Amino acid sequence: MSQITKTKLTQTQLDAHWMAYTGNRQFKQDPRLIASAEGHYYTDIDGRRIFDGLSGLWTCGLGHSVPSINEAVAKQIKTLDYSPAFQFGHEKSFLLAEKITEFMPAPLNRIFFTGSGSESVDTALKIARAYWRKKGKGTKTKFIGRAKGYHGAGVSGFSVGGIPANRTLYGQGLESYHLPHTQVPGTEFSKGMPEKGKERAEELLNLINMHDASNIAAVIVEPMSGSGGVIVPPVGYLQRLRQICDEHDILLIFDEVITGFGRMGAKTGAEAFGVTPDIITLAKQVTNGAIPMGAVAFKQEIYDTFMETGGADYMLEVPHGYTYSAHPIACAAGLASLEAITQQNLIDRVKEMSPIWEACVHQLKAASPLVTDIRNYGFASGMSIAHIDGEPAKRPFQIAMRMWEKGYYVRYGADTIQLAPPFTTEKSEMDSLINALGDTLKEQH
Ligand code: PXG
Ligand code: PLP
Repeated sequence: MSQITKTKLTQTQLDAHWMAYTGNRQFKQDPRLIASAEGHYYTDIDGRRIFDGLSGLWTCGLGHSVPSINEAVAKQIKTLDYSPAFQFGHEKSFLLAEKITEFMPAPLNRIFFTGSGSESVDTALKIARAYWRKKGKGTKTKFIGRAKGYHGAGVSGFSVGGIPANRTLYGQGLESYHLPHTQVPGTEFSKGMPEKGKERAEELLNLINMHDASNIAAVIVEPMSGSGGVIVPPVGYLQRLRQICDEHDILLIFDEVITGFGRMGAKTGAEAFGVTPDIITLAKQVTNGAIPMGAVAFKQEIYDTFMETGGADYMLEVPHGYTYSAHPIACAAGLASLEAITQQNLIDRVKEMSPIWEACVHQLKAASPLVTDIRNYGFASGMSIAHIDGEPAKRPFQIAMRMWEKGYYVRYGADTIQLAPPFTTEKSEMDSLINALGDTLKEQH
């Protein structure tokens, strides 16, 4: 393992921070401390340059320290650092809401702001229930998620989420049931959308049969599962979910916290896969990760339902929101981030470069028999790694640590390694990342 030489942090200081989604005991024996970031690279506290193979946490498609975002944030904090989120406003939130609608499928033109993806999921699920109550269908309260889905760390997110480790400790959540995931045997090493697996959408009919549509508020899925291992929807699968939801009066929510704003080589996963949901949850890329922010896009009919049933016009149409909803600094960062994506034509770039990325990642099949599957779409890829008996998560951890030593940051989770390079990544950087990963896989034999 690498030896950190330059940290002045004491053990007491290291122990004081209970780190998020981190093996705290291991980290604090061998801390991986990042000092700065620019473009596609981090610099750690030992001065080593590390390629950002996950764009932060799927956040920084524009790379790091983007001058226009930095300037917008600096200017905003000097002008209006905070403005009350409730009953008063500032201009930038309206500009950003309009800008976000340019990225959304046309019917989804009403934007609610949150502070994170988890809050976006909470917002979407609460509004879904409230919407049905407003429609006189107050029994529609249950939710359908999907195995391997990730919908954030809130109580609602873990309930609809389908990664067992994120659920098992926490007891009762919201009443939620799960579709099977779509990793069907025989689809290994598919390039882009797998041809098989659409039939897994039919399971929704079984769940409706079991619970009755009159009790189900919404289905929530990531159009492409990110944290669960980059699981790309089979051809026709999302279309079938849409069809069944329409036939049974169930809202369809796409959680696009990872897929929103360009990662798929399209404005959204909805656009990439050709299916329009009723609600889209967003976060991460909206500010390029520079300032926490999330958002939820609703189709206009949902918004109108609340406006029409809101009572006297000084009353709240929906008692929901966050202290940091539409935070002015986040709005400034969001405007600069989305402006940069538009101006630099980065969505087209990701789309055009995706075949190069695809060819690159699929070379890893030949690198090692430990690679049992490779999946890709846009600038995202996940690969499954053969288990060490009884310790399915160990080998990906070892691979990610070795990659860090070699100067590459990659994500590991469950039995997978995940990659999501910045939108501006050059082919030479892709090659160097994949070569390093191939060598690291060979070392594991
Ligand atoms: N939905 C989806 C689809 C996500 O990917 C969230 C909701 C929650 O967002 P917040 O901002 O509350 O974290 C996410 C977040 C990883 C990783 O390593 C992915 C996420 C978060 C942390 C780590 O893949 N996704
Ligand atoms: N807890 C308390 C005691 C609060 O006063 C508030 C907000 O006012 C919250 C939680 C929620 O915080 P946030 O609006 O940042 O989600």
